[in-house]
Amino acid sequence: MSRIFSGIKPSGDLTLGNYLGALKNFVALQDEHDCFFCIVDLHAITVAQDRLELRKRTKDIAALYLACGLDPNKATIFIQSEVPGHAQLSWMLECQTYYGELSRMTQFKDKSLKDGTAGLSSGLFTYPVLMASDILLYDTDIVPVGEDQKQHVELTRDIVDRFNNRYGDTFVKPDLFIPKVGARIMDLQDPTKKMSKSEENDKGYILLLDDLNRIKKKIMSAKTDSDNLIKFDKDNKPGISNLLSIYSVITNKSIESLEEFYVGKGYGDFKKDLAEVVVSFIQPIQDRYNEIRNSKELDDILDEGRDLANKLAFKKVKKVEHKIGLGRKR
Ligand code: AQP
Repeated sequence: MSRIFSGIKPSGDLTLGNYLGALKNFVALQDEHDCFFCIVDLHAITVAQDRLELRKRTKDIAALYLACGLDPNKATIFIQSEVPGHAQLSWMLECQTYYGELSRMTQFKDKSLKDGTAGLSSGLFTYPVLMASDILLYDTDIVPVGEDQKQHVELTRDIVDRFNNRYGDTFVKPDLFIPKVGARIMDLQDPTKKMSKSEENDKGYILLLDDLNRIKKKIMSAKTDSDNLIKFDKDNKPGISNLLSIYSVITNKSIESLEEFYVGKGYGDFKKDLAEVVVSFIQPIQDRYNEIRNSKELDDILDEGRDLANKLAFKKVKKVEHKIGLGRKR
């Protein structure tokens, strides 16, 4: 059985993009694989966070993992900062990673072009190594992530080659798994950029915990072009193409069949139907979330996940320390 690791950072409330690009696949993968799903709160502090908000969101996301269908009997669910091995391995791997490699990471480049580098935390620069550590601690075979994370998994693979060549076989080289449709859900107001939980304009994203009427309004006011034709054309019609992707992934209907169904109808009809599709899909998730969010069950699941993850992580950290020559001989 192959091992899967993935995580989501509590830098905002979960969006439909996070669900369709990540969580949906987590749920599908848990039946056939040995899965570790994490709430990566150490990643969230690469930018300033309000301490109470961060704590709250971390648990919100854990509850949403369960509400969306993750099953603690099938997958290990835990909070990253509760397993010290992530930060320990990260330092050891930072020392194996080149400045040039990290400078080429597009997410950092984009951010530094926008804001300059002087005020960015060094954690924001090195976090791809923390991500590599997350993956490598658990001998992960497959990493299911959205397209935007592809470069980081490639860096992880390079780090594995370098480390294994230098110190002997230590890490498993992970493969990337990107879902075909829905891999990149775009912002509803600016469909040329991805839907993100830390986006300022809240009309651009749909949150899994948004009020249902608000979701409908956001979909109805999603930006589309003026020709009123329901056709998938990412380059020339990014708005309607994004909405078609969302519709298709939620309903499992192909984009072609949706295009066919909406021949002769306009954006208004299409958006109304999509609003219903999204709301009927999200409502049961919210119901389950409300049941579990403040339960003892949730804490028990996170404790159990932490304990198991810690066991594996501790072993790996000791192995890496030994290979590098840290500490005393044991
Ligand atoms: N718009 C998206 N479409 C598809 N997948 C997405 N993911 C994020 N946005 C989309 C996937 O969700 C997983 C968790 O991501 P993350 O929270 O660790 O970081 P992120 O990719 O930076 O997510 P956000 O929502 O954009 O957060 P902020 O705004 O804080 O940067 C990943 O698998 C990601 O691909």
